[in-house]
Amino acid sequence: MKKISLVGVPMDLGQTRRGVDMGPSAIRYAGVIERLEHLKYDVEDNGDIIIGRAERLHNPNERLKNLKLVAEGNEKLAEKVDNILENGDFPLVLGGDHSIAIGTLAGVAKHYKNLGVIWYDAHGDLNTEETSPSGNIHGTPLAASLGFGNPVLTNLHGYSPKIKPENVVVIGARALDDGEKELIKEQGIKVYTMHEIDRLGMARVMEEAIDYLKEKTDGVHLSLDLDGLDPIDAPGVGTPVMGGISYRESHLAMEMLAESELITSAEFVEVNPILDERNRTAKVAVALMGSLFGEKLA
Ligand code: EXY
Ligand code: MN
Ligand code: MN
Ligand code: MN
Repeated sequence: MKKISLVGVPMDLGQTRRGVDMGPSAIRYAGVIERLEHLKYDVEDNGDIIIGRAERLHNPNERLKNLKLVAEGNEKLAEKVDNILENGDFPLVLGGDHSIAIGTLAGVAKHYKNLGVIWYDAHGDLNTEETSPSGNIHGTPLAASLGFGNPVLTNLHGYSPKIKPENVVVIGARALDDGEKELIKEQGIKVYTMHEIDRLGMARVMEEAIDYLKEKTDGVHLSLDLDGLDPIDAPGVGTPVMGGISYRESHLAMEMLAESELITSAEFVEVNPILDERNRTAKVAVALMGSLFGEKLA
């Protein structure tokens, strides 16, 4: 069995609510290592990537907030993830806001010819510097990884693009901006919004997503934003959106991914303990990791 190599990324500069930098601690406190060891995995904790601190957060002349510090942190993360894969281990990244997916994917994608990505999220994270309504980089990582946006982000770790639009599946979307909808159409990105999840059911959505990626990819990264879940089940997130994926549907999705043996790297992001209720969202993240790594109910 592969070793799971865990890395925390206390990043909160990709958005403007403080607290999400404590996500990795909250997830560790919720028992991630014990949970995975109980499943007989060898787990290595690499500690946290060091994220720079701005004297004054965000220069108002910059369109993308904290661009330099976000890029620097992501470069360190990319190097770390790259090394984990070079060692033949499974990278499991704990966020931190979703801007860290730029670094994770930069480290992962160079190890595959056709990396697939499952983007489990209420949002598309498909904004560019031009289309972003907020200037928050956590709304841009999927676009950046596809090669769209500010070159500081798209060229991270020395190459671009990291992934191809036909290898991406977005699951759980219910808050897409106009610019993101345009990019989805233009690039032919496969998106299962809440409409399709309601209509088809999660089992069918996951079957289709797995079939879609299985044939054409040589590895699949799971980028799971806790705000993909309904805020009733995962309240500790910075950008909650009503009408989301349920706790049980999310377990089913992880269980089906475990059965498929498709996933080769993963990250769990946007856990913000300041906004949470008794660390509930971190506990949900850990429970979902359990299912992803093969935990059975009976
Ligand atoms: N689409 C909005 C923006 O770009 O500002 C909100 C993005 C939230 C991103 C979150 C974490 O997935
Ligand atoms: Mn490298
Ligand atoms: Mn996200
Ligand atoms: Mn989101």
